[in-house]
Amino acid sequence: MPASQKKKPLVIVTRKLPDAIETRLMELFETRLNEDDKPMSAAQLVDAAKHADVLVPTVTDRIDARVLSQAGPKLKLIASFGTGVDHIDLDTARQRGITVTNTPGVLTEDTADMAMALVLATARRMGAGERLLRSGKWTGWSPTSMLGARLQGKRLGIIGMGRIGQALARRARGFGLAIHYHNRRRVHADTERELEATYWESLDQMLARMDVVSVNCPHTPATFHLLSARRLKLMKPGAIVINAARGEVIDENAMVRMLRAGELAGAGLDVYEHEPQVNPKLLELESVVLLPHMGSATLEGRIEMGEKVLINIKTFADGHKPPDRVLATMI
Ligand code: 8YV
Repeated sequence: MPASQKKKPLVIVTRKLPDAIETRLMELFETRLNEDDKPMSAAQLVDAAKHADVLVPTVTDRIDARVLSQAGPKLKLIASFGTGVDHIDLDTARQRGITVTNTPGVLTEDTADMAMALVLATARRMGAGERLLRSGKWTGWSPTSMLGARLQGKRLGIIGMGRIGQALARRARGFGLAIHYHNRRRVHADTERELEATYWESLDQMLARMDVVSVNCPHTPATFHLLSARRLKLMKPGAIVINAARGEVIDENAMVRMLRAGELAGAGLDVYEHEPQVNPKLLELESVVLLPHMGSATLEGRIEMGEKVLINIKTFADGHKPPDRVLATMI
């Protein structure tokens, strides 16, 4: 059959994407959009998986074994809009012959910007300062009010020295922070030299010596609660924790307890263990800066993520291997 007469695959998109991306999806494929952007219920996800040739989910959709076991025989590609894939059961997808792709690389710089912004905002108490001003209670400058911690000359410990961890290190060097890191594998010597980064094989040992600790690794079974209650206790009482990766990497309850007790100086968080719920005790704390999972939220980034989704679907539909395949063994 000539390519022009080939039936177009049915692509079901679970959330509203940028207009330009939705237009192109509709030009290329038979596409079902989610105009009002309401997250799909579990039943709606199952229904989408039953009918779609290609599913385009985001971090807000749980594509677990229950959903995948009810998928229709046509579902052959899950082209996720985002880099993290912890919302997808990769093993079950592989067993059912479903290819999974993501959108790596295009949100590195934006997410690193946000992690750096959280380092600055938390160390210099920008959240508390802004709240004071907006409350109308600011009575003017004082030599001893709103004192934060100087970053120049301090140590930043990065957990996860992948693309985003390295991009954060480049920024942090500009602010005079010394770069330390823990990673499953030591990075290339050239990268270590460029970043003047010190590798710690032992996460425990690194944690005890850092002023700022930033989580930049993916959430996998191996990194769930990597910052456990025991490990958080190893940190210096004056240290701050930054997380623009995944909430599940930190034992959030343990961190909140320590923040409340003053055993940690602060936290800058863009992600939470049970999104979109945020621990109410966090909201009461002055020492934290809390953002609503917006690390990669730039217009440019979202369009580039969409472009990657388009390329992955088109390549797959044309019978080729899509460029951003995610294998269970890669994480
Ligand atoms: C994305 C993210 O916005 O890509 C990721 O892993 O955490 C976010 O920045 C989200 O995943 C979109 O699905």
